[in-house]
Amino acid sequence: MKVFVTRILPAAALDLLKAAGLEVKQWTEKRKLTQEELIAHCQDADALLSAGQQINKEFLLASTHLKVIALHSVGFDNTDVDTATELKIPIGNTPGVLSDATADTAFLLMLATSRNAFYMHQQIINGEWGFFEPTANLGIELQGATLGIFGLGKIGLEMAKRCIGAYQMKVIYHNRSRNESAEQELGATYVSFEELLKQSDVISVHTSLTTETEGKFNMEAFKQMKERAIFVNTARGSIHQEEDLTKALQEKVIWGAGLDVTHPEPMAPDNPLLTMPNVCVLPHIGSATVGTRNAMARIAAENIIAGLKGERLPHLVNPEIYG
Ligand code: 8YV
Repeated sequence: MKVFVTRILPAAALDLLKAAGLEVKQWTEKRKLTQEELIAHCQDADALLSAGQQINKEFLLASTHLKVIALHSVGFDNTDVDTATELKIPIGNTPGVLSDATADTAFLLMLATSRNAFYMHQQIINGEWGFFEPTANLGIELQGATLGIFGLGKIGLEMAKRCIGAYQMKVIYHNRSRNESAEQELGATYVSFEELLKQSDVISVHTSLTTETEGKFNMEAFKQMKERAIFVNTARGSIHQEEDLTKALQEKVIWGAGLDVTHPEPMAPDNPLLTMPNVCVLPHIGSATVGTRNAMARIAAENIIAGLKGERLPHLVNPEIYG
């Protein structure tokens, strides 16, 4: 049986597929496949291991023969799961293994933003490391600050642990439903969205992108936040409204923003956010460590192998296919 893989993956994952007797066809060009190319490459495949591709209705309707689609991500907002479910195609994802790496990225962005670190670095490159002034280049401290987690799941939990350990931060959170085990583990308090905005010194976004969370952080939300608040997003760029965020930062409605995700990605190099002192942007590297990417690829391979054996995927997004 054949597996089509949309990106170059760690050898360990490919070896796993080959050891299971599968023929692996890998896309090695350094560009995203077009929809037509993806459909064409999947025509003679039994399974698709997809990284960085949109799995939409048109693709699924043209690929109903696929026995499994394994995503190389925990997020599945780029996949039409409802259509896949109607077509009884199991969709796999990679939860758990990227929580530490992504929380590290959120922590890095929070700290870097609190000290305008990326901008300071750029000033040195520009030859602008000038005269020392005691009142210039000042950041804000995080000791004892209130961390507001929007979406307290596995990644949010790890971010909270880092913030408590490093700065004894007080943790509040807002979720669709309460996370009582995390409340016990962290001493975190559940608050309404409005209270999260009002009370937090740092807001860190760890929710998935849904119709409910899309554009949730808009000007109305930023205006309710503290003037010295830091906004961190390592989840999905569409959860904040970029124009509103830019304006809120320019007009000092909030202190700063640390973003690992933008909309669109890649961000245009002339985006005003990239030249603002109070903004730190990374190119969606949340899960990008050797260990995490190996683990993600391995889980995706395991999902493919199970799906092709007709077994339940170890990490299944759409259990509804089993009725
Ligand atoms: C990666 C991610 O950027 O897992 C996710 O949802 O956003 C990241 O781990 C990417 O999707 C890897 O293919």
